[in-house]
Amino acid sequence: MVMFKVSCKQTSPFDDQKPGTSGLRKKVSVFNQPNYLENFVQSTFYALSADKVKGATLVVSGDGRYFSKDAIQIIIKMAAANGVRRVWVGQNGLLSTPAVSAVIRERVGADGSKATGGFILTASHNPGGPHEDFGIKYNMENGGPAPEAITDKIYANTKTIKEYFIAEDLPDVDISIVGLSSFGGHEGPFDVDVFESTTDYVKLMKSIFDFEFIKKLFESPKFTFCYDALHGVGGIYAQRIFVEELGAHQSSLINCVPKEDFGGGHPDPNLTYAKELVARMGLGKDNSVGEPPEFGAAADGDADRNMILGKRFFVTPSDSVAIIAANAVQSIPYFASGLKGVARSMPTSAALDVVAKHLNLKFFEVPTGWKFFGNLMDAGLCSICGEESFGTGSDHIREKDGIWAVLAWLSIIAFKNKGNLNGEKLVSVEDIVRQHWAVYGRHYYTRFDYENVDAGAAKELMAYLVKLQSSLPDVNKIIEGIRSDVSKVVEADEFEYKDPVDGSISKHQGIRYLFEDGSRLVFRLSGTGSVGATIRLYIEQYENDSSKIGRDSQDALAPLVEVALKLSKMQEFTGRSAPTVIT
Ligand code: G16
Repeated sequence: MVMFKVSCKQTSPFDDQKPGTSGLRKKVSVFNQPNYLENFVQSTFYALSADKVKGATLVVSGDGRYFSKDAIQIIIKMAAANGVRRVWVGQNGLLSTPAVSAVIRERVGADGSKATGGFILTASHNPGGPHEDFGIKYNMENGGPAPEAITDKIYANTKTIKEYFIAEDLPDVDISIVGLSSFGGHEGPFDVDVFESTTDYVKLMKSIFDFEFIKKLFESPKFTFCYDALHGVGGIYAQRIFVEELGAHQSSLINCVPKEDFGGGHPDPNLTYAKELVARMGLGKDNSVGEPPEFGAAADGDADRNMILGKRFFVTPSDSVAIIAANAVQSIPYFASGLKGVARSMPTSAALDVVAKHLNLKFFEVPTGWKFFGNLMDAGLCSICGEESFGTGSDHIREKDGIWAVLAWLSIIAFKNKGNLNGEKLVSVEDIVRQHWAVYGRHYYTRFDYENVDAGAAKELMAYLVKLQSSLPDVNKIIEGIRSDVSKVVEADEFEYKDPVDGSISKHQGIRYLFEDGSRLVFRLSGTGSVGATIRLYIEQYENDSSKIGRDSQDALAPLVEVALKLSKMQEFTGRSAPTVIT
């Protein structure tokens, strides 16, 4: 057996290692600095209780982006030196974020071992490559992202760190081959177990959905499908589930080979970046693409996000989670006995609130960040949750889950077409959404992103909006001067959340302007960017008059958009006349 020695390396702190909305995300050149990754990993080990490190089993994998392979070898050597008993690595270092969560929660090693947490190596929807982003975050024993109590400790440790431990002489492990490598260290044996990346996740999906039922949909000549993994890790799960298990045609998968640089693209499943899928679905400018498929979906780099499209039709993520919640009990076996409750992030539209009210379900509004759903789920208070940022999921794991969302929609489409698979016309995605609006009303919704804005200017804009909130009469006077056809602001605040389970309080979670007619304007700074600041502006308007639910979304929202931009002095503060991305 190969033996290894532990070295204690001297280091000094970096001042920019504060985890954001979901872990630490920086340019590869930043992570490549000597000791940068090592400091963060050691700071994480120090933030965990000893039993979660010494003798523990940790998962280490990610979306396969550039720098992952180097990072995995470094983390393995540091885990060995810190007394970890074994590290589980998905083949080629690949595991989607939801699959890591599933592996932590469900996988049992050949010797009966269970993981107590893991490092996920991803910058999610941010681009990858030598000049782009890398990221790392730690997930806990429940399979969910570390809560703020832990990320705060990690950050505090990064500011005082003086040394880290590493087994420098441990040979690199070949992570392209499934199998066990065993080593001997001063504290006993250390194993690296490389396993097939899709098996555990596929098993979990089969326990949630009725694959045989969904298969019938794929057998219908009327049903056509397209899935775009944007060259992220989702491709390997799409191949296994949609093609091999459910019988989708191979040609229905696009960009499903994971690439370190995502093919040079931006692996963010929205109408701007998922260009190829958007064109295929008949939503692009080019009308010569032929008949679009009935159903299309895309994932981000680490396959936790999803975008749902029908033929020439976009489903907003806020509507998507509401529709899944409204149909889950009838369509998805996992929910057959009912939903425990539902939850959404604050900026997500209130479409889910209306469903919760109709179905008499517990409902929660949490800050942006999937970690906030975890406590609710662990306490048995929430079954389905979602975010406007293309995240949807359930309590089967503690991360949002892109493939799960597609399977949920496939289940709903199959259910709505029960007995109709050979009929004249399928009940389409658009039909399902319009039927939903007819029952629950429609939340017109859009989000404007101003990416890479000067950080100082972004802070000033936010400070201005907070100050403005101190006098609602003044706010309403300004609004009246901009548009007289927009209703009045009746409440304005900075969103603050008290976790109903552990009582922890999260402040400054976005600035809200709430209107008399249920409309909302929300301003937030993104916590996932790696350069400058990203301002997000969320605009929402509720309509339950059935004669007005079919309008073009841009037209319906135009007055509120005008108010939002002028009220916030967006152009004055940022120098931008238009957002970078509109979703
Ligand atoms: C992460 C979080 C999400 C959040 C999103 C956007 O997603 O897990 O909860 O909604 O970031 O956050 P922000 O608006 O701060 O940029 P992901 O897919 O990037 O891991």
